Amino acid sequence: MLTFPPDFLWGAATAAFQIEGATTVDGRGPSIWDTFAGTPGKVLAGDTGDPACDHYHRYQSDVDLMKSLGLASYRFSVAWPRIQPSGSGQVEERGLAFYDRLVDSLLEKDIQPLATLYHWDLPQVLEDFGGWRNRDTAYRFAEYAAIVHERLGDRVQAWTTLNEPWVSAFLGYGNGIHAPGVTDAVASLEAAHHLLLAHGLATQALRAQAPDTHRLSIVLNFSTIWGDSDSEASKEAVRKVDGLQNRILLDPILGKGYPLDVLQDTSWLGDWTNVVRDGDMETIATPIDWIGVNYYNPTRVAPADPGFVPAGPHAGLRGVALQPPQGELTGFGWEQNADAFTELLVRLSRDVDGIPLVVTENGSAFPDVVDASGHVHDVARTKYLVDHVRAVHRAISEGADIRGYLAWSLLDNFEWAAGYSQRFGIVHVDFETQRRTVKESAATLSRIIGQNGLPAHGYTV
Ligand code: GBH
Repeated sequence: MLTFPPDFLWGAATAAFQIEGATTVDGRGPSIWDTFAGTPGKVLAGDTGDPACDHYHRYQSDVDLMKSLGLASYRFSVAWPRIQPSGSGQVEERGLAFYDRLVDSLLEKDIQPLATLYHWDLPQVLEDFGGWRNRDTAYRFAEYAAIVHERLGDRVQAWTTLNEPWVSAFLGYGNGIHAPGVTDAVASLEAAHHLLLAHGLATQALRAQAPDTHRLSIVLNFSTIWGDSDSEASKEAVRKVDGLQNRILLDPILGKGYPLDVLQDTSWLGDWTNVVRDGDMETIATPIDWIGVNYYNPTRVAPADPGFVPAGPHAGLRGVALQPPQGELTGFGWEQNADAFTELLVRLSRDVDGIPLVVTENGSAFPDVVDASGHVHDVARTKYLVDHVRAVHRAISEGADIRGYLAWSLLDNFEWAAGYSQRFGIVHVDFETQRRTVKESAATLSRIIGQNGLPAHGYTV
């Protein structure tokens, strides 16, 4: 048996735009994802945020489902356009009331809520003024964060400012595969800075409202970067991608500023650092209490001709060729590699210098079938889950300070540019009938939670 620490936090995660549906209900304003999904060619099959899982209307039965699985925690995000339909000023009471009800029903079932303030659904009105390219958006975000925290902070003990600002910046404004679909490397770096600033300002605002609590965080997506050989050139390729993927946002949050090698590697694009003003780096480094780690897969790289610019999201990357994934892939084509997860957690735990980590997302997409007896035997997803939970255990035994594991995702949902084509849920959702079916992976997680651990070998938990 591999046993986890006694207070290890187990749960599952979702995000507002991916599950709520009801995009025009109760005064919600449009977000950049409504606009993007409504633009032909941006999201697979023309899928949109409606109906998603209709969670906005079905939250109570979804909370009952979480309880039946034995989840101790649930990570959700608050939709900014439900709270401030135009991104600033007017506050929509019906939006706040929804999250109020959700939090109360979680607490009633003894499920700890972890609230994320931003999971990519920027109010469209703010995008019309430049979105994350505009410094002003950071100040608007801090105001919005304070409004939500003021309302829910008496009951929600764990807060995340931003989910994966790397994705917002580099997929939203860099390679443009996410909303708002801008393709401009300099803009993506400027957006990254404004997102970090937003995080720092919001952290200060929340801390001012609740000075004695220890509950503020940011969630970052990380990847383990592996080179194709032990050559110096290959190590250099790893360093570059690690900089532009992992360290570019983590280092400023830890108070180390932007990594010098990243500044050098991106300088040929132009001077994006002119958006950095006096005091910004101190604001960004406002202390936080924990860091959320989202991990899915490793990234393989190899050296290339010095002037070669690979297609992809990493702003400024040159002289590196991104390599195809190896071994068994998920239905999404991502490499499944649990060793990469252990390596990442051990390394991060060292880098963050005493700040506890929580795995806030980890999961895999595969096609599923509900069989004639109403079961979903998602063998591949279950294996991924078991392997990666074991990877967390291994990291802890190697000294990493990891406080929890939340599966992505509770429900099959709107998988961004892939629409409803990729199923990450541990619970199956029929998007026609909204019927939920517990998959084998959910039953497995449920047993892991029940035993606070799992056997060291095999896939029968
Ligand atoms: C998470 O992001 C999200 O937080 C969540 O909403 C989402 O549903 C879940 O993962 C599954 O996708 O280099 O352009 O080929 C995932 C982080 C980082 C994964 C970038 C895909 C490759 C994009 N993503 N990565 S690209």
